Amino acid sequence: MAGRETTVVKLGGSVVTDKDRPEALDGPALDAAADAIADAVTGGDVSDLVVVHGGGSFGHHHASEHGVSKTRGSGDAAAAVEIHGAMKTLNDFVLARLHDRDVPAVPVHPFSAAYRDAAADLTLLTEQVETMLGEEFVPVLHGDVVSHEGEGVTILSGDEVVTAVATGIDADRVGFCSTVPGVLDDSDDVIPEISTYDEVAEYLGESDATDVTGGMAGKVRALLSLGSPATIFGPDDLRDFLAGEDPGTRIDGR
Ligand code: IP8
Repeated sequence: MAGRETTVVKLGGSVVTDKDRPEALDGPALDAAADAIADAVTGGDVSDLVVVHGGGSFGHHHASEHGVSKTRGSGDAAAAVEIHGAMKTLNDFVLARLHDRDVPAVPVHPFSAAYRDAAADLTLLTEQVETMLGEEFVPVLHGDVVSHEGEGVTILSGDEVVTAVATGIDADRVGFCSTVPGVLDDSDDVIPEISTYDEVAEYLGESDATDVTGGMAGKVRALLSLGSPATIFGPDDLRDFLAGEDPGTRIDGR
């Protein structure tokens, strides 16, 4: 390892949970991801690592039960606590699997560290994440509910957490471990590199700020405006990404 480098990696909710059953883990997939992270951390492939995970069958199940989305808020405290509680449960599982492998993982719950203003602009505090990294911890954040001026709470996706934390701590590398091996063209081949949206618009279609589905188009747009390169890859490539390689699709709009 050449020097200290800050890496933010997201484990997609569909990768580590079973989307077909409420609050069900995909145990083998989570184990495989935890193995890859542990080997990279203990083997020195990564120095400062932040992990973010999505909601999968934990957060999304409760969010849809209560009709809460990124744009549709709720003032019901019990609903907010239920969605947040499901995400804390998933976070506990992720932490436990990492601790089993001696990864010094610690939780960061965005509900207590973030808010949206009336224009839906997000503020996420990251000084505590930097302090944790300085103390050799591996902070583990997640998609969550977030207090939202004029809306009660809305959903904060793990993707938004990744971009906000990566910007806040000035990350060197950002990775998304997803169920697909990268951004695909119309022959389902992985596009290795994207530097402008126009290059891939024909495969992704139109995307605007109202994309709330977490779809690939919105993700690519968000990553093109990030200040660091980002990579989207499948579960089998997590190890290679953490070893410094760029499997899947590398997105760099700088
Ligand atoms: O799976 C969603 O995070 P995502 C978080 O990254 C909740 O979209 C609470 C549904």
